[in-house]
Amino acid sequence: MLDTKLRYLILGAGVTGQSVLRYLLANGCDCSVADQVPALPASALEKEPLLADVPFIGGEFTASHLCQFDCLVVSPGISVRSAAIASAARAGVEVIGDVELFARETQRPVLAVTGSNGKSTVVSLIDCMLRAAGKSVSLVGNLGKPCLEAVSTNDDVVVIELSSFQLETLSSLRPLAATVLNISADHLDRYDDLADYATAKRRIYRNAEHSLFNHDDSLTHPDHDDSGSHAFSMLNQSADWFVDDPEDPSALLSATGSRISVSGMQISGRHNVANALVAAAMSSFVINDDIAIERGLNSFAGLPHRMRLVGSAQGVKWYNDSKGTNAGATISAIQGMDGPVVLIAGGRGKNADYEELANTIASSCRAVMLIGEEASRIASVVGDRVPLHYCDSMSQAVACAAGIARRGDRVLLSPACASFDMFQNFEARGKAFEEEVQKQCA
Ligand code: UMA
Ligand code: ADP
Repeated sequence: MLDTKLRYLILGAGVTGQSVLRYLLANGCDCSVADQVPALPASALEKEPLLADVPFIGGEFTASHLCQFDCLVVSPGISVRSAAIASAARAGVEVIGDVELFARETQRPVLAVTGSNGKSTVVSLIDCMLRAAGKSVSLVGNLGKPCLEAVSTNDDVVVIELSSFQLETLSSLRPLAATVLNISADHLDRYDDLADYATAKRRIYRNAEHSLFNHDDSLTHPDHDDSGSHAFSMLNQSADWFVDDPEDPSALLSATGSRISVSGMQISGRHNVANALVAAAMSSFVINDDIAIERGLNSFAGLPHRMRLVGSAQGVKWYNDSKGTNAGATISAIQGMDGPVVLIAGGRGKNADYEELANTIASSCRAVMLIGEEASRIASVVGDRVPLHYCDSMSQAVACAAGIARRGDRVLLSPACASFDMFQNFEARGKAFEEEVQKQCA
């Protein structure tokens, strides 16, 4: 339950901070807001006028400021390892996130999903499957809608997408089922190394009634294997959930006899069969209805900016995978293409290792258009195995790709990097790409 006697400081005035503010004020709590910006932008005040009703601390966080409060509610984009927050925590100030507040409040069944890639697709698939069985669902978390927005609804199930950042400040969630889909290098600008990042991800299994892990990826395995652990696998048919033919899957199967065809799926690629497998397994913890699961699976048309066919002309197909923001995602996107690839990649790096991506590029790409701050780092790993072209803008990258692509090629925007050096977010980057593609295909 919420302790309404504490003095709360909300760190970050983005969508998370705004949802925390609404929740705390609605419960009569004393709260203030802090953000690195010197003053709140008009756009934030317009979106949440309540921001004007509470004290605001702008600029860099200092321990002396933070220690004046009992509890810090930290937004996921802010590292709890920063000196000021770490020092406040050592001084006894409680440090939590918005999902922790939600966890302390909710009594409803929660399905929780994390992983390096496929989270948004999996939670959306679970949503479709449960709805097909007549359940009402709150779909919240890293996908976009903060968790606390689910507090005031009466939906049957809460499906939460959790990032590693959100898991760091969470300890009270008791999910009906939790899964780590896969782990590949991401966010190494916030973690010491891959093991440190993976440990943050596996926090999702704490207190879960059922832990669903990826048999094929040891970093996802729970630290303690027990009767609540279940495995899914695209390779091993002795797992709890598996596929009929690992080479060319046509159905999702379970050890308890479920059979769900994937022939009617609208999303393509082997990685999406893996996503469907997890979604079916997670949904089965709530519903016992393979027909609804298959219907829900077939109804899902995919999310924008993920492997979307956005243009076709002169035998060349153009795909927007702007959400491919780490090397693992871009590798699976390239592998999912049914022809030679002209790749557009680059952006803001996250201290990633591009060795495996470079090997995939060398074996499957005709050329790479490099954009953004990370262009030369990617180029140095790919070397002279594939022609590389430096481009200053999305329009230049698209025009250059159009000049290189031949009939039967696929031009793929899958940057393996964050977008913030050139765009506001991955959606804006994908939109810029689609606009340029329309001009080429007109
Ligand atoms: N800020 C600081 N100091 C910092 C960093 C940020 O003061 O060091 C301030 C900014 O000035 C801004 C506010 O914090 O005013 C933004 O907070 P935030 O970065 O936590 O972003 P929110 O708007 O609250 O959105 C967050 C998630 N963002 C991040 O994790 C970076 C959103 O995930 C999520 O959809 C939303 O909560 C609802 O849960 C986005 C994301 O990029 C999509 N996630 C990462 C990913 O998917 O790889 C983890
Ligand atoms: P997330 O929410 O984890 O970022 P999304 O579902 O938005 O994941 O997909 C982002 C990108 O990750 C996709 O566009 C695709 O390139 C890649 N991807 C999706 N699912 C998987 C998977 N299971 N394994 C590897 N890569 C994947």
